[in-house]
Amino acid sequence: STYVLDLNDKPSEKCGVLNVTKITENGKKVRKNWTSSWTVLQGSSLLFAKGQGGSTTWFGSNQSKPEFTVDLRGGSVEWASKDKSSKKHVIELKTRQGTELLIQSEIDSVINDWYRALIETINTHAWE
Ligand code: I3S
Repeated sequence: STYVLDLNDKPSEKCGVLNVTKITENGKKVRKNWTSSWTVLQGSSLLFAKGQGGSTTWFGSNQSKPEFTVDLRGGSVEWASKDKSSKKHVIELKTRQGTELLIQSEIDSVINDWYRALIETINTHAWE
């Protein structure tokens, strides 16, 4: 029989392309800059790399350095309200360090999976 390895099965190791912008950095509002990012959920860290350029292998390793990383421990996620973005399927992620991000995908199944994975990660690491 065929053994199917689904790397997106475990929320602790999830990756994919998402549209991302910071809206707050260290508690200060910053200008939106939506970019397509290769996004990796690794343990309690969420890593973003530039979507274009760099080489991404089939198993998800990207040669380019992550653009930035956020620590999900002590953070929160919720569906962004209409005033945060005119886009649909937008998640608002707040970190304990005072960074707020908007994460979006046009594909609702994709963003729903990320929403669940992020909540599960935050809950799993709640006592760290
Ligand atoms: O929350 P805002 O300011 O309406 O966000 C929009 C702007 O950042 C806009 O860029 P500039 O006004 O800086 O040129 C972006 O192109 C839009 O995508 C932003 O709004 P959405 O609703 O797409 O998040």
